[in-house]
Amino acid sequence: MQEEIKKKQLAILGSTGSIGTQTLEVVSENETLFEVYALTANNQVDLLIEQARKYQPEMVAIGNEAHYLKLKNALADLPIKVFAGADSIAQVAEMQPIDIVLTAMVGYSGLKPTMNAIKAGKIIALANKETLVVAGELICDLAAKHNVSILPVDSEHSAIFQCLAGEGNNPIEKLILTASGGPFRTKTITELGHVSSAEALKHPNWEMGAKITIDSASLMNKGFEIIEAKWLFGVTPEQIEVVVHPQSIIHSMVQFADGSIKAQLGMPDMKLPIQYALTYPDRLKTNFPRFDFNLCSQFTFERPDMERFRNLSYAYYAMEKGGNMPCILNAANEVVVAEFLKNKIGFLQMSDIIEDVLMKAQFVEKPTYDDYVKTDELVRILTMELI
Ligand code: MN3
Repeated sequence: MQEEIKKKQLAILGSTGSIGTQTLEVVSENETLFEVYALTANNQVDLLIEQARKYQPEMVAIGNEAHYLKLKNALADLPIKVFAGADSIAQVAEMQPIDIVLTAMVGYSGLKPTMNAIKAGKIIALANKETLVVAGELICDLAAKHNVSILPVDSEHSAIFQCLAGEGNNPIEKLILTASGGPFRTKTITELGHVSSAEALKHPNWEMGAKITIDSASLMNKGFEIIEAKWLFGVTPEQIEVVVHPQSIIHSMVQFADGSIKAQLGMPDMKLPIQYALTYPDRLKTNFPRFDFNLCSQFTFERPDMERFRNLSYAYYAMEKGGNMPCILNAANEVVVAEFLKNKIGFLQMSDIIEDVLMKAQFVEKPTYDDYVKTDELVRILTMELI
């Protein structure tokens, strides 16, 4: 008799976003390996209903409580438990049968559920980089204490993680994160003063949600990624370099103590890093499009311009300063991005306001969880006042 392999039980937090929907595609392609135990979303109730009917999880949760009745009624004929509210999302993440929690929520909201999942001993497939930006030290301490692995889903960090496979304790000299440069890479500072949110939403290589697409255009995303890399790989700020590589084929690199550089390459497709995190340390066959060297005759590299894209320098500053400074940076950024998307402020103003907030917000050198909560709350108010 053939022994049945126990399917891995997944919780997908943020299942209706870009990473969430692609994770479900990966699940569909590997039905013998994975089962969806829980799905959560913040606002997109119709898509959550559709996903719940298709994947039949044990439970679903919607962040925005206004959608509770609609969700409950739409799934009334199925044995699916339905919850609502931000707290319920954090509670879903700790349910006993879950093996892996994939965190694909947007921004600061991912912090609490990720902490709960770690405390409950779940493997974390981390797509919500803001969690590590806001509270990297706390999350890493918690993960060490509960002996939990945090597997990167972010393509750059997945690339580094793949380069480190099999390297044991070989010393890293530096991490080289690649950046596409975003849609405004070649724009002058004068031109950047006039770009619209609609233009910023057109990323040349990656299809992503609105928030991260704006962050990519302003290089804040890369700024967050250097902080994310510091925590995931335990390196110092001086060991993290950013290089602009507009083709987005090299996803990132590791330079070792002997000078050797390893890179991970592939088509820009998030399903690959998602699948690698879910199946690690195994690699499964896929039919994703393959990179063809004959169709891409050159790879180019540039230094990131921190005069035009100041957010990257603010991220280096916040990373070096430590404490709650990255949390301040994140909260200010969440507010300015929301205002930019509403066309209330211009592209360059986002950086002006962030700089102002970094100078004015209350610095805490050794923050506790409560300090992070307080910082996030106060900085949002301060940022709105400065707008
Ligand atoms: Mn990335």
